[in-house]
Amino acid sequence: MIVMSIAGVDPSAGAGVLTDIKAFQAIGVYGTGIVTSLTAQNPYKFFSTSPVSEDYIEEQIDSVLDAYEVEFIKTGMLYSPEIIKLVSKKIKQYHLKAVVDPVMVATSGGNLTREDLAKALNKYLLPNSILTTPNITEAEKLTGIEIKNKEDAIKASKNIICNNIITGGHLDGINTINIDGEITIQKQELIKTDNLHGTGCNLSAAIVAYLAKNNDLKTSILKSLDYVYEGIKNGNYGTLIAKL
Ligand code: PXL
Repeated sequence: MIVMSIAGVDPSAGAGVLTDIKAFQAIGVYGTGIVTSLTAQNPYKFFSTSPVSEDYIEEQIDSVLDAYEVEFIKTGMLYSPEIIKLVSKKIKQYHLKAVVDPVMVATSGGNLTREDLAKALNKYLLPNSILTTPNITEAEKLTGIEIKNKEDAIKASKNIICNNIITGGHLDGINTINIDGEITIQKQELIKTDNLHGTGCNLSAAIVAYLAKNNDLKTSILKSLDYVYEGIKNGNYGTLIAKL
């Protein structure tokens, strides 16, 4: 049960590869991590990012997959259309089952990508993925559909070109799940907190971990929604100062 995250590094360990590895470990699978871009940030402020070259991302992926059998991966911050293209090439080459977190903007407001990646995600990555996990803003960018309510979310969900969950943190806790065209609405209580940095990363990492533990896609999504909800309730995300 070895899984992989292909994502950016948040040195404050709230988001990106470092938090993905922690989620994998917490759920009981061994996580490997491929770095697409470094960032300088903390939970309050995003300073800058420095991408890794496509060649070196490829070498990292090849070096891990040369030694380890991996079935499920997640992708997070991919920074540029060129990196998206490379990652979809590697997914096909190694027959990987990919959960795509279509990261575009950090919770703290920083731009995690060189440009609007929706086009490249739709063209190269989503057609080769088993699931994508956009929040409302990301789903709007992927589909061009404005999401103001549950009906809009369902419409957008049906327009995303692979299985998806549109997370409802900014839609009254209404999560819209679309697996093979079948819609499930999973409403969650919203917890009042500012500590949400990294929750998206944790959701997609948890889904990969539960898939690797032989849960089906829908069960993995539902368990992961609970996992992140409990994490938010326990103050595991964002700044940990309250807990230290
Ligand atoms: O939550 C999106 C995200 C993904 N990846 C990295 C990030 C963030 C948000 O800050 O820093 C590396």
